[in-house]
Amino acid sequence: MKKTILIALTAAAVVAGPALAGDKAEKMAAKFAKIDANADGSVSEAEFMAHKRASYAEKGEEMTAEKEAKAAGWFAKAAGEDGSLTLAEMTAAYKAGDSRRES
Ligand SMILES: [Ca+2]
Repeated sequence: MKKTILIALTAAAVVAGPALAGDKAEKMAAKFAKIDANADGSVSEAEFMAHKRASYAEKGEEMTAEKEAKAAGWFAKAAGEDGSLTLAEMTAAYKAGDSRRES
């Protein structure tokens, strides 16, 4: 009897695992699409900064020079040398930042 429960729990975990990951990927894709204002599949620095400014404005906060520099730094690091951010790059950058998330 115990074994049956264990098997059922294991099966539930196996099913729930990828489903949760998929949900996260979906949310990231939705967020990316929102930032990608001209919907060309990549986020430029201008698009990213506009998004940041808008999200601070939404919270009633001002985007200070410090916040702007921080956002620009994050973008430069995440986007890499080509200066445009893809969904894969954004996902990777968020994953990397999960353990040391700031603001
Ligand atoms: Ca774009």
